[in-house]
Amino acid sequence: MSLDLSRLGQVRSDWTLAEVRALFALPFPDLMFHAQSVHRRHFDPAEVQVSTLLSIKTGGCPEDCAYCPQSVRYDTGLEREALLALEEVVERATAAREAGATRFCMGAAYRSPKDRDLAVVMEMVRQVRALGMETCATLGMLTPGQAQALKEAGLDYYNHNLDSSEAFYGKIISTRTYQDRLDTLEAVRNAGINVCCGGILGMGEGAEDRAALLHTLATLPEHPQSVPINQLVQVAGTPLAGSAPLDPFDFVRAIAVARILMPRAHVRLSAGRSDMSDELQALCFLAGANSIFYGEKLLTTGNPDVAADQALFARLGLRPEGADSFAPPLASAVASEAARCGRDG
Ligand code: SAM
Ligand code: DTB
Ligand code: SF4
Repeated sequence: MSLDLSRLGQVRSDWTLAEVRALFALPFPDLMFHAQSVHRRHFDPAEVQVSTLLSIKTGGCPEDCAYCPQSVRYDTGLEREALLALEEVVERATAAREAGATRFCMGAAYRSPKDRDLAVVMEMVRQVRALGMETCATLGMLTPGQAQALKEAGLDYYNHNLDSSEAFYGKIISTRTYQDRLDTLEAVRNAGINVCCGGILGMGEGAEDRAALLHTLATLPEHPQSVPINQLVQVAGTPLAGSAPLDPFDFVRAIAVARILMPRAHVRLSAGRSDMSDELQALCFLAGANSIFYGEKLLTTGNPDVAADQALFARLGLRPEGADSFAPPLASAVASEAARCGRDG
């Protein structure tokens, strides 16, 4: 037996790949039970952290990430947009705060930011923070000096994903290496910024790749504080459009294994919720997901609308982390959502 169940719930960075495989191989009810037990030791299972995303610089990216609508190499019909003006970003953050988000994530389609653009993003970070929100940015590769500068501007989180296993990575991206990504993560960690790092499932990877991705994340020098698990959003024109969809239970399994491996991390049910039923999302929350992107848009693709998420939270008795409920509760949205599902409210 390669799994010592008595150690589950401990924060460890010495997981072996055999242990990760053994977790994935558990019968679904056992895996869910262990994930729930670990989750409840470290978190209130009714609380879900909510972040809103904004694309502050869209499209025209020189990288060739095969999933991404923003790469200049694929014709996805996306309209490019230069770096947004500071005022617009602050306006959008204010609106997100009013809708109940506590963290604002700014994403830019850069391979790595130029220093003059970084200076603008730093000012965005300062002003969004002054609204009382947590800040997150995802701008591509960073040098240690750039990470330090973002820390000094008050950045709370930096998102930079490993995307998949090292073995599968080469089939998805050729313009930068796995090691480049690990180097950026190191720069962010050393600057004292919280690391947000996860991957994408449903790109045609195998079960072994999913195990290896989670193993790599769980054996970094420190667990990422936030682990986004994205389901591929298939965008016409990208090489991965038309990929065979993942078995939803395998997606839930990955959430549960991430929860067990990284007990104190927020595991984010990230991109892909628009393609999921409410019931599948509920299973993800039961498996230990405790963070979502909230708001109609991710970066360039859709996300469930605010009313639908408020209704889902109300139906499941979930609360946004750091608030009693979404204020004001959208009672009419809850009622109409329940009616749509044929229930009596
Ligand atoms: N350009 C920066 C970078 O790649 O680091 C920041 C933005 S990039 C869009 C952030 C992350 O979004 C990617 O690493 C990837 O994991 C995720 N992502 C991009 N397109 C996606 C898609 N179609 N489906 C799911 N996740 C996606
Ligand atoms: C992450 O892991 N997922 C987010 C965020 N980090 C930046 C991005 C999802 C993007 C989905 C495709 C799009 O909207 O362009
Ligand atoms: Fe560029 Fe980021 Fe998209 Fe890759 S994922 S093409 S780096 S915007």
